[in-house]
Amino acid sequence: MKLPTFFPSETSKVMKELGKETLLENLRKMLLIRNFETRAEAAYLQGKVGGFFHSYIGQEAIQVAALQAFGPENWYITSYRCHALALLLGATPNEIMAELYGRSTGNARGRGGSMHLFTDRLLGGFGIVGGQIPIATGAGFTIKYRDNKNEAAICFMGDGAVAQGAFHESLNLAALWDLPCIYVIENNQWGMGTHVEKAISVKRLAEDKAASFGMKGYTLNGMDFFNCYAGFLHIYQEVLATSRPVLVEVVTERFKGHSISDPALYRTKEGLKISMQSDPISLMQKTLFDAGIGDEAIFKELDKLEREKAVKAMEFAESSPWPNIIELEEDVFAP
Ligand SMILES: Cc1ncc(C[n+]2csc(CCOP(=O)(O)OP(=O)(O)O)c2C)c(N)n1
Repeated sequence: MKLPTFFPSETSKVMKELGKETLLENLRKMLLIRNFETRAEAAYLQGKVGGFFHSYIGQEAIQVAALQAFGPENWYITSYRCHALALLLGATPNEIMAELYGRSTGNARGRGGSMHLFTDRLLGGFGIVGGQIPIATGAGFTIKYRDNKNEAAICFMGDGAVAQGAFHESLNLAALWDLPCIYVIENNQWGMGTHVEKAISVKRLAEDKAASFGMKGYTLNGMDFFNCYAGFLHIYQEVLATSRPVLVEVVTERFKGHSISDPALYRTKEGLKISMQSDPISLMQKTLFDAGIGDEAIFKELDKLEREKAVKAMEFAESSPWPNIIELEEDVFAP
């Protein structure tokens, strides 16, 4: 495992800047994502959810910190691993759970399932690896064309997407045209069962790749909310000020298989156990606790409230109607 050089850690500065309430709110959001996915996975295993299901468990600190740093008023897009970003951008647990159950009350009226969630600022989860990168670049072009100085296009992708042609074409154009795009590689070590070191020829995904496009690259610690927030805030301010695109690698590890049907036999139990010692939720709780913010009882209560929301969302989905078969072709744009 490589040892990256992370953006400087600024934990105490971030603590002061955000304050107790906002820090606990960010912890709550991480617990919402974790509880939602844990229950949704259980529903899947009971046969209530069809199609694909890719868990974000282990990676929560990244998008929670990104939203805190960037704010919602940007264009966002990501891969099929999209439950967390949809929740963070205002889709309710009820509508996402109903979408997973394929019900008409779902986020995409039961048409899209787990990989295709949207909000007014989320241009989608995307099933094609790297397919979201040209769309984010187009969003960056639109922002620049409209001369909007307060927005950026934020594109999340996995490490596997870095080998795609779409990645190279998009970053080349974004750099050539000075587009305000922030490309975030969530390096969770694996592209399905292939380790990143067997798939990508350079060690530092951000710095080494960015250099070839004349862009800046940054590396963040994806298990550390504070490091992610400090890095993302710095990057956002830089992108808005310069209108230059930036490439970010956030080093993390997914705790589940690639998708729900993947038993992840390609990695050792011991290795996973070591990674899980850096669970971003436990780490944030410990940092807050050590700083006198919150205690065991508060963390338990937050967890309980978010668990209840997820259980209610299951009940909502279960009692929602199926889409009307007559309307199935409505809103579907296919040749
Ligand atoms: C163009 C394309 N090729 C292959 C696939 C099959 N596929 C789905 S996910 C995946 C791995 C992608 O890994 P990564 O980009 O690291 O994202 P992660 O799943 O780790 O978040 C592959 C190869 C696909 N969906 N699209």
